[in-house]
Amino acid sequence: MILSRNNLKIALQKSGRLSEKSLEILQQIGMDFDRSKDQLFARCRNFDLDILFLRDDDIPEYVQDGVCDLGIVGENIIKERNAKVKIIEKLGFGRCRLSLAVPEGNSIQDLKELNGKRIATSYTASLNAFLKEQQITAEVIPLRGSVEIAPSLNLSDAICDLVSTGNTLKQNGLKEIEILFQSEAVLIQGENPLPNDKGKLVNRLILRFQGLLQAKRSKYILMNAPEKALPRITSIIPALSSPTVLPLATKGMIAIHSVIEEEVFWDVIEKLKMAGASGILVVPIEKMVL
Ligand code: PRT
Ligand code: ZN
Repeated sequence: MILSRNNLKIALQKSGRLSEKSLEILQQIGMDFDRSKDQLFARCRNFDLDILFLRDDDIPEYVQDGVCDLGIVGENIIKERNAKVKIIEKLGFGRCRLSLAVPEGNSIQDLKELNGKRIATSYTASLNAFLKEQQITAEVIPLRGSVEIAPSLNLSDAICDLVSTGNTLKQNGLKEIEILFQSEAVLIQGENPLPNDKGKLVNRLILRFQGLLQAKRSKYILMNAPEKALPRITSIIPALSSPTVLPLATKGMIAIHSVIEEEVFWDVIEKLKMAGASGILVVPIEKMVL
């Protein structure tokens, strides 16, 4: 099998922290493909799409240069590579932050105290940009991996690395003193215009991503309430559109159906109960197209 010139191409991480979730998302938007280990690309059976499996560091450039039309990669890599790509959607996984950390017992508390110190990192571009912005002069020690052990080997006084749970820092006796930026996996697209047919195909695929993500962010809510509570309840639900209202067999009672955002979920439920709602049911939504 060879890559098709007419098919869309999406770049995913070959093997690593983002791989499984990236594949899962493609399956959730209906892409049907087989993936065997060590395969460099896979072809979808039901969409004109080829999936390329790459090292995450290469994904922004592949998309920027138009070798791939779309990609899924951490924002941290896009920033580090200074890639010219459009971020279409944040995907809600692979969350982490790029942070500065120093040994626990170290007196360094404040950023300014990093002046004249050595900082080990594999994020040299991001760190240099940050130091410049903060007007700090420090020596940046580039390391490929295992950055967290640099201070104990006396290679550096501080480190700048990705953190998610913070366990690695703790295990190595380091404390976080500053966050440079937060990051998560994102769907990216090149900035150059595509030929018409490819552009249409990309938009179809993006619409599917958006339908899935919108559904993940939302819940379908059903409840019963006295009819007279309706105005108060509708003012509480930040609904997609006006809620569905159905009469119940019990006189004066109604059922109300609506969609709420996951983020405000608990807050809204408490308010609804206070407004007289009962039998509140909340169900997940599989896909949602606005
Ligand atoms: O082979 P390839 O180059 O494709 O993969 P890779 O080894 O460079 O990357 P990989 O798979 O480790 O990470 C891929 C992406 O996952 C990163 O670019 C980030 O966008 C995202 N991500 C999310 C993380 C982390 N969380 C993370 N915790 N990437 C790395 N880490 C490392 C960090 O460098 C540190 O060593 O995990 C350690 C800290 O983790 P905690 O949980 O102990 O804080
Ligand atoms: Zn990498």
